[in-house]
Amino acid sequence: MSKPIEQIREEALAELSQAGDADAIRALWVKYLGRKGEVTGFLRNISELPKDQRPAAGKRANEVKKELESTFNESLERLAGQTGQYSEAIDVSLPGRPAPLGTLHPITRITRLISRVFARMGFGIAEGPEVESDYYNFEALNIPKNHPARDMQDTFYVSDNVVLRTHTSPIQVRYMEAHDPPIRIIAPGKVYRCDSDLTHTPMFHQVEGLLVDENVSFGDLKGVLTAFVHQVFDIQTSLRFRPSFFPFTEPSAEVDIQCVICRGSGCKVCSHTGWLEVLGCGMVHPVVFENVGYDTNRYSGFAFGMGVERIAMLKYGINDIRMFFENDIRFLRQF
Ligand code: 2U9
Repeated sequence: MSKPIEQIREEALAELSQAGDADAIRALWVKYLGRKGEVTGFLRNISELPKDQRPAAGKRANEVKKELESTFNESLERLAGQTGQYSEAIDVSLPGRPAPLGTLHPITRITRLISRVFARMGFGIAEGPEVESDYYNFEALNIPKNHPARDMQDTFYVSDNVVLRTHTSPIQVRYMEAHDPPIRIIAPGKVYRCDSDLTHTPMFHQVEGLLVDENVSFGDLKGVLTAFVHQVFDIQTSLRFRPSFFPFTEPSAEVDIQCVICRGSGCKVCSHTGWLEVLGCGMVHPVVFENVGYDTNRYSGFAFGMGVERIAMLKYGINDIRMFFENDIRFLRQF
């Protein structure tokens, strides 16, 4: 049989009183309480004692084991507290640590700016589902079955007749079904197209707009969009309307603004044309009005659409659309 348990205890406590640092205390832990330690060895050899002494010896050895564990632990904690590594104490007089503040994502900021500008001209906001039926995304908008926009390469199909919306126009079809003219709404939201490069991402944000009333003319459209451009960019910015084609508007146009970088003299950003395309627009096609049951003899209207990322890139001078989606806080903090 090894040393008596009381002797082991006394030696352990004596050695502990001499231990000057955490390493020394950890070494004592191994020496006395480790797998091959003296207390552990004593407990293992209890069967060698006479039968009648075993229960008392076992009980006492377990008491010593617990006592040494807690004494070693207390010494370790005291030492750590002194060296500042660890302390249970909390200094309640210290000022709290402020949580880092986030910022609004640039796409949120620009969407809100666009919405604010149209709100001042009396436009309300409408929203709708991102997973749409073929009818609302294409058919109702005069986009026929064989139109290239429906191509599997551009559209994410969920099933034969269900798609991820490729534009926010279906919101406006749904709105017209539910409301009679006059209407004046913008439709902001995420849209999805199977496309990815420097200027395209599979998901991006659009704001579209729709105004329907009696006697609405292309002149009204020009006035609203000119006011929009002057408020989002600046009042000096010239714009031009270029004839274009969309199935849901007739006549249709694309709107260019004077290059925000070179102010029209020609640079790399505007491919030396002096102009930058910012949005598309037109008078709502009569077939679209017929699809929602509006009287085409009484009502006319205009619609427009823009990519929020594109407006943000022009306004903030960003040349890679993927920056918006990388969540690099060094980028996001700049806005
Ligand atoms: C209804 C009727 C007509 C919305 C319009 C455009 C022109 C347009 C593009 C701009 C850049 C999409 O994000 S983009 O790729 N949009 O050029 N959008 S007219 O016309 C509508 C909408 C709803 C009921």
